[in-house]
Amino acid sequence: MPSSAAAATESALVAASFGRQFYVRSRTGAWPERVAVTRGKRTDVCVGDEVEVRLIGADQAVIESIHARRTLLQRSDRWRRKLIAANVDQAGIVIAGDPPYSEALLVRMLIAVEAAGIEPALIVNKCDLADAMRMIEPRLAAHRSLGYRVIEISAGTQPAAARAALGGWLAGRTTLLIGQSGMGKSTLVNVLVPDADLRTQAISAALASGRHTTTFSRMFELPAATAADARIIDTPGFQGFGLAHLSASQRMHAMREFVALLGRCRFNDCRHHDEPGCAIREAAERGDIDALRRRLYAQIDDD
Ligand SMILES: Nc1nc2c(ncn2[C@@H]2O[C@H](COP(=O)(O)OP(=O)(O)OP(=O)(O)O)[C@@H](O)[C@H]2O)c(=O)[nH]1
Ligand SMILES: [Mg+2]
Ligand SMILES: [Zn+2]
Repeated sequence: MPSSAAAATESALVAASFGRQFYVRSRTGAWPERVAVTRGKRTDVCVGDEVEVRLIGADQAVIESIHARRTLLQRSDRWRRKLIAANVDQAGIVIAGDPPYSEALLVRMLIAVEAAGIEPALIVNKCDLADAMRMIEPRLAAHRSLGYRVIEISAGTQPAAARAALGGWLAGRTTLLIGQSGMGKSTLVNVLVPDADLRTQAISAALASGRHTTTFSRMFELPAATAADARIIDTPGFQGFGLAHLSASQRMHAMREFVALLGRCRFNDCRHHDEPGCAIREAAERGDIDALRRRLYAQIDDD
């Protein structure tokens, strides 16, 4: 490419994504956020990506190339790969007791996040709902004992306490919020970023369905008073979380409690389902490792 053409591109950050439409932000602050599209049928761009763009007119841009990513979180089935976010440091998996979160989805999200080299934490929202919390407490304890950070908040009813509980964890990092619909991701972002006003942004979705479900993935800067040098990404909730992009080895190594037992099964190609002499199944039967996580893991492998 001639150098004059190369000089015409500018560095930008993908600040929001919605299907094949993106919003990009100038790295130097030279221009306000603008709509961007990709060339041709290219769809492998996501929020958090560092890109080179060519500016078109007063308010549009074309994404010409994507810089190498530090991290990439994705989900996939056999047919389709969906990029969730790039270059995040950590992921807050938002769960709640009401509506009850799915333990199977939680295990899948944890595997995907760990396999992507992203630091996970469980953000337990709606702690004001005492009965629902009593139901999920044993599962929270199981994850605490695996060394997962579990942060309990009530974003909707105790916003100041939520800010205080999360500030230290958020500072200096880019955090992705993921989880099922209705867990409170957008409520939390609104509590952390006063001008985010996600409810207004979701107005078209709300008009259509009567609910405020999120349709955009969007990154926000946090006010320094809440967390210095911190960014947070809100994402739409999902109903499934496929792991077809991961190998069996990547999946089993992402199960923290499996790692010390890998290699001890009778068969060296053991998938840790019902094989005789499976060290992981036997550990679960003895109560040495969590039996529910082991069972949900075996279901994933069956996909
Ligand atoms: N009781 C209680 N309800 C809450 C709390 N936080 C959020 N909610 C409610 O939970 C519902 C869902 O909240 P949202 O923030 O829209 O959930 P979301 O995770 O962004 O959902 P999607 O955008 O569909 O993925 C709303 O009705 C909130 O008012 C809380 O701390 N306590
Ligand atoms: Mg939302
Ligand atoms: Zn095994």
